[in-house]
Amino acid sequence: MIPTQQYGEFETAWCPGCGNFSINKAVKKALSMLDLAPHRVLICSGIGQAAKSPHYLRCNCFNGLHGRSLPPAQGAALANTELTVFAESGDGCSYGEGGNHFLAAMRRNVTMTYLVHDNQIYGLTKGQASPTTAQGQTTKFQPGGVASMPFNPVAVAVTMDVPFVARAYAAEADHLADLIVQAARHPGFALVDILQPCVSFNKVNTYAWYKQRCYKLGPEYDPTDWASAMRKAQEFGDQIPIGVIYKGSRPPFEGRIDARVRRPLATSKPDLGKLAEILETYA
Ligand SMILES: Cc1ncc(C[n+]2csc(CCOP(=O)(O)OP(=O)(O)O)c2C)c(N)n1
Ligand code: SF4
Repeated sequence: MIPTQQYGEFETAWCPGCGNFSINKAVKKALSMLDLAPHRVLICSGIGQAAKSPHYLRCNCFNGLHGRSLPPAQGAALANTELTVFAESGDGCSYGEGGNHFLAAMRRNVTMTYLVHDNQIYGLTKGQASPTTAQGQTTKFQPGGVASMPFNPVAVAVTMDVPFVARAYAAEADHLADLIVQAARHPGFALVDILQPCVSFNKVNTYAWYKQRCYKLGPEYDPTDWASAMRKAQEFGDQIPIGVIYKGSRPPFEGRIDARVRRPLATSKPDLGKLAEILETYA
């Protein structure tokens, strides 16, 4: 097993007490459990406090635009089978600005893991409502309360038959690490929506609020049953289930790409003579 110290120790720009710290710890633990050396891991992110996560981890990192963590992650996963690929960003970045990329990635189903720090608020930009903020919740920017109903990423992922769908809670770092390991090992697109307290700007969804509500799904729950998964995905109120909500078997996208089936594109040797010939046809 790779020791967690291999992934480095870094100073962060996060507020003391932020849920991002335990997510970072869980990611390191999961990489170690997966026995992945830092050079075999790629984490793509967008913009926000959560999106800084791969800066605080020694591995390959691609930090793109707000809402754009998924396109480079899927491209890299297709091009290089030798990498284990993650995208990691906040709920605003993932379900707001990046919402359409999320939909496309669920349809496409490339093998990779999407870790969303879901603090139900825009943290970096100081507390505006995000797509997952509860209806009626007041913020500095929505003093009359949020008018729209919240987006339910887990239910949408189950609807789309995403092969691995989990909900986790940041303060349960060992449980989260175990879910990340399962997600990374499952063929196809995997979503882990991680409930994460933002101690500075979300005064509703606090550690105490989550602790009172989150409960772990037990062995009696069957995540392969789509209808039960839909019911569990809808449960978000006085009780919030955490664990593997859904496990499906939709075949991954890469199995339908001939070049990818033969070998990693990253290691293939282009035939420059053939390329010159092709370019000639456009001259
Ligand atoms: C195209 C674009 N729109 C808006 C912004 C401003 N912006 C930066 S971070 C952010 C929200 C971050 O919230 P979230 O993704 O939930 O992450 P958190 O900071 O809470 O971890 C916004 C709106 C931007 N950088 N680019
Ligand atoms: S603003 Fe919120 S999400 Fe950002 S670092 Fe501070 S506590 Fe964490």
